[in-house]
Amino acid sequence: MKKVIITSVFMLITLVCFAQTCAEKFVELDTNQDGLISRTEANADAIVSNWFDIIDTDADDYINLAEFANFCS
Ligand SMILES: [Ca+2]
Ligand SMILES: [Ca+2]
Repeated sequence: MKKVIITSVFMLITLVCFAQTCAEKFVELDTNQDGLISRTEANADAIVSNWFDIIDTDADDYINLAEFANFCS
């Protein structure tokens, strides 16, 4: 039982850290701080750039925070 709790806590911490990294990455890529990542801004990150069309689920040519969060999770 104790082991299960420890594992759960560890997983939660990992999740929180990952979410933080995701938000930080978004802010880092959004260089003009309009709350969206354009294709030009995405070019700064090889992974985001390669996956742009997949991440941009509504195909408006911008990645918003919700789309980015979905990609991270
Ligand atoms: Ca931007
Ligand atoms: Ca979009």
